[in-house]
Amino acid sequence: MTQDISANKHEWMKTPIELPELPWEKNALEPVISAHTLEFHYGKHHKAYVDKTLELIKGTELEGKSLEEVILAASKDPAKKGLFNNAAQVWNHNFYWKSLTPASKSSMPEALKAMLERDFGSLEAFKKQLVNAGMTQFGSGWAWVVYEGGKLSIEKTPNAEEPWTENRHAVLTLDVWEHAYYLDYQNKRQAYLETVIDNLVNWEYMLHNIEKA
Ligand code: MN3
Repeated sequence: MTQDISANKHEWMKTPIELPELPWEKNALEPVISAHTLEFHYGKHHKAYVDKTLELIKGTELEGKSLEEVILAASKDPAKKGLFNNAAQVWNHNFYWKSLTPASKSSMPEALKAMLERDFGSLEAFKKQLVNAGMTQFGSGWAWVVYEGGKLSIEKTPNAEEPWTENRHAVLTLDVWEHAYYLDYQNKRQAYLETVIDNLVNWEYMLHNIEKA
């Protein structure tokens, strides 16, 4: 559950509430994730979360606040659960797109490989744990790599929840809602996770997130 990180005024606390441009062309992740999936996942699902968030804050004290400020405020108010779900889903999708990159650009920096071997024993063990987090998240949710106190770990969250708090930083995420993979993989969530991890992860971005944490 999200906790108070209002003292943490990093740049990422200033994300505007809008549908960001994708960091690559819609067909750039093919054949692992199709343009068809992205038409719906980005063009319909992500856009709907943005539209609903803006609708829910319109005319309230949260209008004009950053995405993170809205998420934190909504997370503390049970009456704002609907707002939390939509705003957090905007944040999670923003982060998910940046966690992915075309296969030709998905290469692991040596510095990150060393960190993964240090904290998980081996690269294979890391990948297996990440797939397992996504597979054991019952129903909709997210698999995450989290950085806290100089150490990497793997988590899963249901629905729209994020794992980040003041001193815990999400450094990578994978969407395991069915809408993320059903058009391309049908019910085969494991195949989606393994193929994405082996081909599309933006490891440079993950390392960047660790370094700035
Ligand atoms: Mn999604």
